[in-house]
Amino acid sequence: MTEQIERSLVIVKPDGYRRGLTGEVLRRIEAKGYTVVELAVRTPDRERLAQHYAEHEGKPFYEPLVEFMSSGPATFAVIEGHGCIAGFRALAGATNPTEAAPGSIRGDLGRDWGLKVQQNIVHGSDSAESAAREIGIWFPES
Ligand code: DAT
Ligand code: MG
Repeated sequence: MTEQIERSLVIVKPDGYRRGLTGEVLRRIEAKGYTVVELAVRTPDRERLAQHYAEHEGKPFYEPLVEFMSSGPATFAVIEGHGCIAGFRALAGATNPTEAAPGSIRGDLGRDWGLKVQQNIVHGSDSAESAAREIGIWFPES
């Protein structure tokens, strides 16, 4: 059991937004029992994406990733609940949608499109440190 109430940054990426999957992703988050405490639709700018994805700078998929993520509107949410960081990662499924288990967001709704970067519908913070950093980037006022 996690004692501390956690927060995680979730993004419905531009592919998910374009496909009208924002509601489906938020439905799964709420059905699981987590609370949505911040919500915004915006087209991510390259500057903040560079901060957000700093760990991937220099990798072959980095440029395609920033290009894809800035290609249109995305839905940004901060969710809250005990264990929600690992919990949402489990709801999202594996990074590669071909390998993501059926039942997960990426497993049920995503597929490989043969592109330089995987378009896998959602982002979720991977640790408490990442969550604090990412929430600071996208919701600095929170
Ligand atoms: P995750 O989003 O599951 O935390 P990540 O942080 O390692 O995965 O990578 C960020 C995004 O970059 C990921 O959602 C999809 C894309 N990506 C990661 N590894 C990739 C790869 N080897 N080839 C293509 N795209 C990749
Ligand atoms: Mg990641």
